[in-house]
Amino acid sequence: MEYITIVSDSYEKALEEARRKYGSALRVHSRREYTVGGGLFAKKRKKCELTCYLSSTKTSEETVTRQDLAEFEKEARTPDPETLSAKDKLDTMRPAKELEDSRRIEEILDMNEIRGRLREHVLENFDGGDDLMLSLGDKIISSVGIDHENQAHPKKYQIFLGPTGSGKTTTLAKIACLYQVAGHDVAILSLDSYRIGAFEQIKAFADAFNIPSALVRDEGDVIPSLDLFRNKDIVFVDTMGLSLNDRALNLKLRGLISLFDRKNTGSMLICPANVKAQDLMKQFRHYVQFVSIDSLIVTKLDESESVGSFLTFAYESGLPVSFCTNGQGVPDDLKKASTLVLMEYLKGFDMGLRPVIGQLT
Ligand SMILES: Nc1nc2c(ncn2[C@@H]2O[C@H](COP(=O)(O)OP(=O)(O)OP(=O)(O)O)[C@@H](O)[C@H]2O)c(=O)[nH]1
Ligand SMILES: [Mg+2]
Repeated sequence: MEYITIVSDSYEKALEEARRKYGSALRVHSRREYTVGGGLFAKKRKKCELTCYLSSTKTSEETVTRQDLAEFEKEARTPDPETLSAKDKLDTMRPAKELEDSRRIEEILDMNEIRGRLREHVLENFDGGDDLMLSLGDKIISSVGIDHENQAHPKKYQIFLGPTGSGKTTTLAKIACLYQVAGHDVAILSLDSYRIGAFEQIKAFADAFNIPSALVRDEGDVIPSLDLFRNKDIVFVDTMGLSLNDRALNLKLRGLISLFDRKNTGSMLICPANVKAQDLMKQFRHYVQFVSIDSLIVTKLDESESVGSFLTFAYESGLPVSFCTNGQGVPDDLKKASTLVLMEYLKGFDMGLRPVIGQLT
């Protein structure tokens, strides 16, 4: 039997095209719907592929009637078992458990707002294995890198960048304390002379933990400040929150950052967990126009339903994660990023699995 394949944008269009070309003698063997293109920021297009064959009982010259179309459609939905390919047969015989598993996987991905390329990556060649949830959790989390290098050996200058109110200053204070307690000689430099009270805020944290701090007002202050802290192990650098449209402020920050020695500087993008993946990507694209970002810090995990939006963005950006914050408390509400910590913020996973997932790091 000769098979004919018709591809169109939708099932209805493919069906109409098939009938227009071959008349009512055509029978639908199977249909396959899929998407092409896409990623997080490119539009996906739906496609439908109909595989048909010609029935000997009708002539191809017959015209298409409404009844024919209805009959045709019915056939397409319930393909003739005699003509099913081996794969189609397997599909129709798919055990109930497999279907239930695939529904569960979609449900978990939806619940966690895992979208775009990360979702495609997770579903691609996914074999649940013996423990579906363990494998799924592991595949989601292991899609995103952990910046162990930055955690263990931070570069001398650590610049904190990110949108207004994302938690830059608070997180910087937490991390400065963490390294100080671990025995590093640390200092804090603020580039935020823009927001009223910004330096007072970071200075209050610095004073509370006996960390020296200084404010840079303009480009002329940068070199003397770097000189002031030249003997420190790590200098944490706070920046003003940037509105993407404020050209003057953007230029100012760009000028200040350009004076840091790139080789000894690590730039962190602060990403609130309660912000959509697309918005995080917009911020990221903005910053990389003038500074290369090395690592991500996810904040406000306590205020977000799940870590999925952040993971969707992190996967898309290809950047590793250094730290996570889950509260306003300085210095306590901070964790070094790890598979286990990120896993804790995925919804729908059994608590008992978490220690097992953690051991996979
Ligand atoms: N719930 C919660 N709140 C946080 C967290 N991190 C920071 N915050 C709060 O978020 C608010 C803004 O934090 P900041 O550290 O001032 O944010 P920023 O990015 O420095 O803000 P700008 O300098 O104005 O751009 C403060 O009220 C913080 O206490 C977190 O992990 N969880
Ligand atoms: Mg700040």
